[in-house]
Amino acid sequence: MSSLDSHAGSAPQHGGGHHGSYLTSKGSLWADIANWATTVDHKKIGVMYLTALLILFFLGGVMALAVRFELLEPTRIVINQAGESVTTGQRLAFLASDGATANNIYNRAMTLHGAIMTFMFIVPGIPASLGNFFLPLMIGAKDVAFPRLNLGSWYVYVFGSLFALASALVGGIDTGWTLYTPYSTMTDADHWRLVAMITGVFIMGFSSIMTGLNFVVTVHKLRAPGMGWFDMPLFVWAIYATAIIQVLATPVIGITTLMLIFERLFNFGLFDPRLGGDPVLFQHFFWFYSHPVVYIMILPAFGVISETITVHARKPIFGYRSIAFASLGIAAVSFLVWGHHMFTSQGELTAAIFSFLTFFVAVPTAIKVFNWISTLYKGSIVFNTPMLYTLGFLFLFTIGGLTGLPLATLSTDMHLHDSYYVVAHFHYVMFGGTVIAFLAGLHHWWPKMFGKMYAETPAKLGFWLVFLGFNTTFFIQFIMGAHGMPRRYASYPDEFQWMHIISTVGSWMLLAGFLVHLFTFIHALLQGKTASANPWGGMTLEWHADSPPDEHNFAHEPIVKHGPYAYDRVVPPHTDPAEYPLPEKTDLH
Ligand code: HEM
Ligand SMILES: [Cu+2]
Repeated sequence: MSSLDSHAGSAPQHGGGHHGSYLTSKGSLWADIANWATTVDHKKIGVMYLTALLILFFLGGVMALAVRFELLEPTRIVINQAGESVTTGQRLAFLASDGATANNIYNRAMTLHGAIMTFMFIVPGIPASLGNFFLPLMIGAKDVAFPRLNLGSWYVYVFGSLFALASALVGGIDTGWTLYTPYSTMTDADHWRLVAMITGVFIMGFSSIMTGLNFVVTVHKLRAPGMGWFDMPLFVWAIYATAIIQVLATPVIGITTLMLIFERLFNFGLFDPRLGGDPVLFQHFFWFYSHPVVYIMILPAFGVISETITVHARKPIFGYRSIAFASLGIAAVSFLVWGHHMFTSQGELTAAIFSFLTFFVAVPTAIKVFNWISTLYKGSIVFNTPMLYTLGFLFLFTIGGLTGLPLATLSTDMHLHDSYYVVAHFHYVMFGGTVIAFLAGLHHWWPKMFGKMYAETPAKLGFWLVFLGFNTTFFIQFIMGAHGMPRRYASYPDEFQWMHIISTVGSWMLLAGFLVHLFTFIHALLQGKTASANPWGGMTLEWHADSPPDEHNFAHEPIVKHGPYAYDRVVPPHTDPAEYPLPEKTDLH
């Protein structure tokens, strides 16, 4: 049985060439630029988001390399032979001017790294790029529910990012990406740099809400005939759960940033005890948004993994419904645990309650991990790049999740809080989890997006460099942190130096890995082999579209006849049945 009821009757050419691929040029370069700049096609907007995200990821990465470079050596003040005291080991000193010290420069690079990576890269990340491109395709829709709003969200995002980057261009801020008061309200960095950064965050929030709203309505309203809620691919479930958090949590950061701007410019006193305010109030506001946001960052990654793991292991997903419900469960619990970022600044009872609640987050998360591992069991695993990244994700995210437990435990967090252990933890979840899953998804869907295959061998080399580089950079940070290395310091006691050197060398391996991927992707665009409609034998609807998809996605509205992971019952579309023997005894539904 074919999985789609193609009205035309014959399978393979699903509407090929009705309007031509969405990538078809409009004639001249200017016509193309005008066409892309005003497009309401979710696929083009997805590609535009991807491009902007990669540029920002590169800028954030440069800042990370600068931070690691400074930490190669501790700052030492030594007395030289002439009896003068000399400061050594400040590798970013050459950037210091206008009264800024090398330590200021370090703090600004660290802040800019954090702000770019969270607000500008990982929060919009997967939903805005892969989500935009694939959500409509996967539910068999022509586009998202509000295509113009979608284009608007891209412009708002770019505009907000420019504000934040403008702040960096004129010197940057050194508060840390968390913008904690009283530091952010009292630091003597000039007002406008701070206000520019905070305004940027405020503006980007709207982009996030616009995307979230659009996706919620799209999932409710635009599913193809026959696609019930439990026929939706798990990537769609994940993006849906994420969209709900985006809509509900983002207004909180909007109001928080506004309050901060007013506090800074007009001394409102909301966070200033001398005027009756409370600095911890800021932390409550900040984390009421920023904890749910860590699930905006990770849920889409979970969605990607559910797709890549089934396709490249050719197995129905284990526990479909529990994964779908776990996404919603995580979204719900994420609103109850913000206080675990503030154990050291709140009362004992409050802290104990937040500690208790935090453990509930681990339950749906663990359910997912068990389901993915069960999906691999007895699967026909293909060790290509998407699968290597998928396995890498399982390994790294598990370390990231489990190391969250000692942080959730009140007693142990007293020691670990604000140490390098926390830095290692969130990099294992955000980089080891989200970025690694992003790379899994990017390789998995690359042929569909651009109609070209990437070269497998250099991509695998890239994977190993990234995977080993990542662990070299970040694993040692757990140990450093547990031994007392605090986060956000440019200098440190000598005994930590050997660990910092290992970590910095790891950052260079990461750089090498990303460069290999960059060249592999550019090579694929220019000289890659033409991709077929379904190079991996996937079952979800995007594999029914052409590679790259037709401008209007599908020639005929698809009618869904089976679930997204029926690998045991149905020959995947565009796959030769002779090459795809189904199990002997199956109960055909
Ligand atoms: C099993 C699940 C998890 C648990 C129990 C957990 C627990 C915690 C706790 C208690 C802290 C605060 C530590 C401190 O500052 O002393 C923390 C920090 C953090 N976590 Fe997690 N976490 C989990 C998963 C995640 C995920 C999935 C993400 C993101 C994708 C994430 C991102 C972060 C970030 C960004 C911070 C540090 C924020 C900062 O202070 O700059 N965590 N985690
Ligand atoms: Cu949290």
